[in-house]
Amino acid sequence: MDEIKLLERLKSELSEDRYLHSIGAMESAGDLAILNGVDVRRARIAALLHDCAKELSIEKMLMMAHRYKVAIDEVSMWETVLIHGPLGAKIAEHQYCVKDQEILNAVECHTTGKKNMTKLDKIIYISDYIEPYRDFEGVNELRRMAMEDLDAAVKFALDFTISDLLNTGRLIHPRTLEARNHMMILISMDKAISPQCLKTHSSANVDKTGSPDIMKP
Ligand code: DGI
Ligand code: FE
Ligand code: FE
Repeated sequence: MDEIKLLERLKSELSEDRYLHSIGAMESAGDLAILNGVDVRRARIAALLHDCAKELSIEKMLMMAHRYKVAIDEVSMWETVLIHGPLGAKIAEHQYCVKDQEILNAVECHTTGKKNMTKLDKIIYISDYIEPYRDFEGVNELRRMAMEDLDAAVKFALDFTISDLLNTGRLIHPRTLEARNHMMILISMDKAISPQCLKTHSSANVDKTGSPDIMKP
């Protein structure tokens, strides 16, 4: 399906607000793709479709998750909003005829993030946060950060999400934590900050991958 057909179909499926949010995410993702050397078409399509499952009723979401064999883990069972990412990837594949696995992966992890996100995954994750229709305290600062340093912005947004989840007493999905820890390690490695075990056991045989718990015997 080309972009115009996707737009028409989405418009008929989503509420006006969700449709505008998706268009906004598409524009932000296009900008970030240019800045980060990522295929612009891919980024725009992934952003456009990222919330295609967001407005389904819980009943319909569970029915479709069953149909498309989307596993629902313990946290998602309690926090059903988390299903719309993985289910959205299946709907994008089967109903919007998207075959590009990188696009589907980015839709799948757009809510929690995950360990080892690709540049496209990060672009979709952060576009969802900073698209022009989003309005929350600090959004302009995050927009500026995203345009300058994608990794720093993703890590900041993950921290923000986790604080919000803690403040509002919600469950934190393991993938959210894994994504945040991974981004923090990645940024520390970029800044040549060594893991603690390298500092305290400088002569020990330590795996240099940067994982904090990988001391070898
Ligand atoms: O679909 P959107 O509203 O555009 O945005 P989203 O897909 O990023 O997030 C939807 C909600 O999911 C948002 O309120 C934050 C929440 N969320 C993200 N990570 C977690 C989470 N909720 C829980 N309970 N646990 C998480 O780890
Ligand atoms: Fe979403
Ligand atoms: Fe969204």
